[in-house]
Amino acid sequence: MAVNHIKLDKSKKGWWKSAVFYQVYPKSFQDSNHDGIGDLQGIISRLDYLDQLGIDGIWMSPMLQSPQVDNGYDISDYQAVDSMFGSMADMEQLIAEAKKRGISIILDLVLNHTSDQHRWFLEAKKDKSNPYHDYYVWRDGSPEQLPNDMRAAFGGPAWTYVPELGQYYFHQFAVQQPDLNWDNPAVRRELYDMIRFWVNKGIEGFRLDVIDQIAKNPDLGITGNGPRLHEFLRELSAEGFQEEYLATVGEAWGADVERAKLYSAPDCSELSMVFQFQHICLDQQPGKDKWDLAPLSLPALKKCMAHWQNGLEGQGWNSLFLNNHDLPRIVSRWGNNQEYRLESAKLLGALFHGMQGTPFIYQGEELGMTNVKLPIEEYEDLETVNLYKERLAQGYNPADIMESIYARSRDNARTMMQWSGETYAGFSDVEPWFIINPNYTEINAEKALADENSVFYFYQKLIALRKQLPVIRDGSFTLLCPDDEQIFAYIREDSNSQLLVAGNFGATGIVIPEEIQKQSAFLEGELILSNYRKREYKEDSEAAKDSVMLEPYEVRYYYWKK
Ligand code: TEU
Ligand code: CA
Repeated sequence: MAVNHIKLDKSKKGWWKSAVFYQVYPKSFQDSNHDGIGDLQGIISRLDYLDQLGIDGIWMSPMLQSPQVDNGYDISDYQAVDSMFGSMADMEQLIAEAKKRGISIILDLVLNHTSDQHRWFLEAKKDKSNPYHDYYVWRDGSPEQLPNDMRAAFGGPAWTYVPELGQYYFHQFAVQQPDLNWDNPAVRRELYDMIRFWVNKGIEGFRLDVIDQIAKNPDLGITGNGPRLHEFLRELSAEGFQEEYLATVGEAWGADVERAKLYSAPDCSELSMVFQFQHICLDQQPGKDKWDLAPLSLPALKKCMAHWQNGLEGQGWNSLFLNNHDLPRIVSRWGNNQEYRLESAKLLGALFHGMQGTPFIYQGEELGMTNVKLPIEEYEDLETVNLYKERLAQGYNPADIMESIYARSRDNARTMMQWSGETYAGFSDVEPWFIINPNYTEINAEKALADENSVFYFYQKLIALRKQLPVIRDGSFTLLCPDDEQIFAYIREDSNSQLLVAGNFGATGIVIPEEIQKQSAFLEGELILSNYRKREYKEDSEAAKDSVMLEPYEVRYYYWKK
């Protein structure tokens, strides 16, 4: 079924409110030069696939010069394409080829820290009087006496000693990722100039890595939401993002609704929107970290999403996501990996794409790609490897550590994109840098494109609907049956229409509750989308429309014009 894709006018402020973005992890997307590593020409070769899906922008994880300690989130030159991904000419070609298809390129900006191989840091650690020394955060100390007991996100202390200086430098992440000192105006000036370089190259937006951590204050033990954060963001916006068409999204693990109103204020004084993670943290033990698993409570998820939908309505803008390069695959995490993989992948997509905000699809999500289970020595991500070592040393049972890793490792998202069932999944014609999920012979783009019932075509419809139905972008949000443990349903409404989204978040059939059945969209609306073949609205809308049984993981959209 052909879907007509409306191309957005990108010159208009707020175009990203009708847009759907696709995240590419370049290293794992498509290899073009037979070295087993994804690259820019590989992305160019897949633009028609993304155009067919109907997305409006690509958020690319960093492809800049980097020693690859953290797969490119340790940048050693902000204005140079790393040769393993290609050249600046390839980048310019990608921007141009994407633009021809109405696709904007969104660059990942890592402004909180650089690589320890960045020339600024190489200069900074030469001596305390070096002009670049204060580009970073230093504290005097001795080998036995750390400045304080702050810990780094990837394990170990947040301080590393440089004996020649008799000082420690601060790093919230890896030892090889020294934090930039945002209190130094010279640092901010350098970063703004770098942003202008990329805007002038035709970049139409930015994703800002751990942006809520840039105003760190290590003496007070502060990493996120530091005292000068919104002052810096207003300056960043004014100095870096002058053009109204720029779509900017900040990664803010510490965001709550009140802070998100600042980040995504309608006057765009800071950013366009924010990635908040309160929903993502619901299936971990309270007060613990992501490795300490807990079952997901559906009512908690529903109330969290309603809190964000209602909290930002008219006062900010949500991003909508369940996957990214740091997260396990959602169909394995909250869906059903086995019998109902397709239905649950579509259910999860439909529940989020029906909400107000800008959806972000992570590469392979549109295929229903799943997690992997590997022996510990095959994991590549430093966060995972360090976690294993740290917990082993703390006396954790290795089998328990592996259960956490299977469920949460970032490597779940970094297996190669599964293009076909041929050797190396069509990603490359040589052994890739990291593993390919063994289920690539069953789950791949080639199969999906040949199957009208695939997750791909379902996502294609979701993306098209967002542009066809104004109520999805602008309508109000009302959660239905908030306490129901299996039904996830809500109403979107504006002055002339109502959209009812009703989903069964479980592996058993369930009768649609009365509170939903009495909605006008159910009583008088049209079934415009369903993830069950026999419910295809064209062939069988009457029977489907009146059915009060939701099948396992079934989701339906009912649309009613007032
Ligand atoms: O992630 C920030 C971050 O906090 C997550 O990596 C988090 O530590 C964990 O992965 C999920 O609980 C950003 C980037 O997305 C990530 O890939 C980088 O490793 C990190 O910053 C440092 O740049
Ligand atoms: Ca390559």
